[in-house]
Amino acid sequence: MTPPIRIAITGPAGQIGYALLFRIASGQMFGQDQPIILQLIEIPTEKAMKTLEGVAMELDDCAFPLLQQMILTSDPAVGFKDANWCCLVGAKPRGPGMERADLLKDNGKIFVEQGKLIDCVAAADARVVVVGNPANTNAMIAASQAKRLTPDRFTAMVRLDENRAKTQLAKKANAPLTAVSDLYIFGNHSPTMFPAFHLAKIHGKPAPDVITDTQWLRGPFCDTVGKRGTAIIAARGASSAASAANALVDHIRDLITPGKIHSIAVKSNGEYNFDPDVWAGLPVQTTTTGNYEILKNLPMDDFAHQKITATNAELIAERDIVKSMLA
Ligand code: NAX
Repeated sequence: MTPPIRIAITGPAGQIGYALLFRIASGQMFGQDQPIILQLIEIPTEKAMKTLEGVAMELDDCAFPLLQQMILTSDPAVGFKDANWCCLVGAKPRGPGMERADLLKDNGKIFVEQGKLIDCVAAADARVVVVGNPANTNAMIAASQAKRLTPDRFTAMVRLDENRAKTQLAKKANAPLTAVSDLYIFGNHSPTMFPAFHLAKIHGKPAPDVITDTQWLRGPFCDTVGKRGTAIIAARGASSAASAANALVDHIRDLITPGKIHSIAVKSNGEYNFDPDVWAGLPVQTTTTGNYEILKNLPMDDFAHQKITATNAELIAERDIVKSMLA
């Protein structure tokens, strides 16, 4: 029998956690032949740990054959121990009247601590995926703490944005979702991101040849994708959860499937004029399990350059706010 892999997850008692854990335990992330151990890390409050216990009871009640063990802990050193994958979902939400800079600093502290610990105690092949916002900058902070694990091991999730963008193009073109390909997210997981429609294909044809309404592509399309999170909150009264969990399943599954091309936020090395030290959404191709290469030299027009300049400026501004936390 294949030995189990250890998956550490922060924020498992939250809403994304509730949508995520059952999908992982059922084999949708790592496949139907891969047993798993879930290492679930919550904050040390009675409420969070009690909720987590309830979630674990439900996981027990699913009798998932692949789920070999669960570790429930409020000690990150225990939770990250020997983890092969670390999914950093937990973060402080932005409270009423809270400035973005304060959120960056408060959450930054969490990712300093977690980056250090993961580097000390996780498995030699550990990979880290950050979901907690501001995801790109949090991944940069965590990576900066690591001496053993190289920066390429730390990625942040922009796959929800890719999935959102593909669906909007399919709807506009009245085409099935499977007809849309080559749509990648460049930049920050925030409204400044650039869903690069000029590279996308619909039924194998350039998307702008199928959807000829350039104003729609540049305006409402980019806005809808960029502000989708806010629209979900307005409609549902809570932020995206099931779709975010689904995107994390997609992110990791594609990262362990050689040949897959997909959008993840990674350390830029200056590709597409991103600052070399920010974590930017970019298209990558998975080479071997957990490893990838950034797709380089895709064509960019003036509009794309403008969008990338704006999202890069935001990433640099975020980095400036947390500068003192970077090791
Ligand atoms: P919830 O507030 O429902 O849950 C967060 C959970 O994390 C809570 O149970 C909390 O106790 C826990 N937590 C907080 N700090 C922790 C720490 N230091 N260690 C361990 N656990 C900790 O939020 P949820 O809706 O699940 O969202 C989680 C994060 O995902 C938020 O930061 C949110 O902004 C972010 N998102 C990121 C997305 C992306 O595409 N990158 C999309 C969805 C989501 O908005």
